[in-house]
Amino acid sequence: MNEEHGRGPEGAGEGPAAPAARQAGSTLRRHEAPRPGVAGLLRDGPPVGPTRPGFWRSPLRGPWLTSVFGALLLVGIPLMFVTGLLSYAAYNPDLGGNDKTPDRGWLGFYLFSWPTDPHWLYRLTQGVHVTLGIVLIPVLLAKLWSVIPRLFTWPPVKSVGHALERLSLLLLVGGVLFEFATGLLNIQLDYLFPGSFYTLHFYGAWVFIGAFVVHVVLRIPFMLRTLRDGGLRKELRRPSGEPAGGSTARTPDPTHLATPEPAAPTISRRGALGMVGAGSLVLLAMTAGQSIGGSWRATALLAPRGQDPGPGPNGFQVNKTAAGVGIRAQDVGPTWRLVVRGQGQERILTRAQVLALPQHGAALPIACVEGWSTEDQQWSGVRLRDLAALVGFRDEAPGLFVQSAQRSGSFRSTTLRDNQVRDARSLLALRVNGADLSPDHGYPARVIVPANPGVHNTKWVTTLTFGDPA
Ligand SMILES: Nc1nc2c(c(=O)[nH]1)N[C@H]1C(S)=C(S)[C@@H](COP(=O)(O)O)O[C@H]1N2
Ligand SMILES: [Mo]
Repeated sequence: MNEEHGRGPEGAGEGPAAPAARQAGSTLRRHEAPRPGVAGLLRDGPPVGPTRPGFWRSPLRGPWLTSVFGALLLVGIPLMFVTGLLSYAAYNPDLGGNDKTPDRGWLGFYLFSWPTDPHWLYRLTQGVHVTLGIVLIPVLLAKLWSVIPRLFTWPPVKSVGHALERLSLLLLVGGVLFEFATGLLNIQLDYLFPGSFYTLHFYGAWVFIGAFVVHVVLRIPFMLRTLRDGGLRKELRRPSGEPAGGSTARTPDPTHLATPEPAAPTISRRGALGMVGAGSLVLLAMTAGQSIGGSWRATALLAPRGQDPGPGPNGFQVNKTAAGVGIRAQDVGPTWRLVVRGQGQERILTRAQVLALPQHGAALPIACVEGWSTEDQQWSGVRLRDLAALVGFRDEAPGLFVQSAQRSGSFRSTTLRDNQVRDARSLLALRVNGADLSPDHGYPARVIVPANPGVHNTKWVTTLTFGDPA
């Protein structure tokens, strides 16, 4: 925020023995005579640049500011982790056809049958996951900014213990950047890594959370003490030039977060917090509408999709268009057939025959892993459990493997669990909001299941296989 202010970084013209440095007397090596050559370089580090404590001179840095951002992340990150784990569970990745992480081992220990109630469950959990991820970005960047001098600690490694600590910090910072980057790329760049995103984001989350837990255990006592000693009001009223609470000026600062050579402030501590808070609020306002819906939808300027889905019964967000995934006219024209298989039987139906089966309605949303979701739409079609009955599953409908006319790319098939198939609101939908499905919403027929991640509501369905695909 103000490294460039005043005298500028120490490296800009002033040597290691600059008067201010001597005055501050903050580091032992400053008092020793500079040694020439390799030995000196090893001991003192490069004579200019970010390894010099005097390089980082913002007076805002200090234990208090870092602790405030840390406390916010301490609330936010676990919530992201839990909603992320729920999102993974919602995919039913333990069902054969859905398994994109076959090597997860015990990391899937908590998997459970994702419920169909409440029908907006995935809308909520994934909306929170994505919105929170976006809103936390300014806080995360501010936190990293506040500790960046420590990245350049010299010497880089002092002991085995120090090396281990630095390694865990590498996993922590690398992990958090990786998780936020892959998450953002997935929602903004339209599945940059089809298929592999889940794998990367999933394993990355476990690496990151491991390092996060270690970090929290090690740092939480200091954070709590700093926040207690400081106090929000007190710290915000303290003049910016004065070091923040817990710094060298008062309690000893074992973290060395505060600069030994503060430059004149360019922004107050209150201003810095306000800037981060305002950044988060702007992101919230520009994102949340895609999940909340209603008139908020118009404010979701950052939403990658669906600001104007057009008018009419099919006027709600489209993820992949029919043309986009290579659906041909003949795939979904009059020659389209629905194939229903199970227990060695097979039934082949025209769309007219499917329409002649008992039709039921269900008010359900589409909720995408990208965080956006629709309001409840009025779907109508045939219950999945009634289709199971066509191939002899009279009482208890089994699990279901769904295939579509799409020939390549992700999401062209899915596996649903028996609890999903049995729900009376789970449909092979032919119509929505009183009209036939539009080509982009999956005409002639699509799956819609309560609380199901959008990606498992397969469009342009051609084949339903109930029970074990024998
Ligand atoms: N065959 C097929 N079905 C699909 C997809 C797809 O790419 N191919 N995308 C899925 C995803 S990721 C979502 S979020 C929903 C979106 O449905 P909508 O476009 O009707 O809103 O469709 C799902 N069904
Ligand atoms: Mo999706």
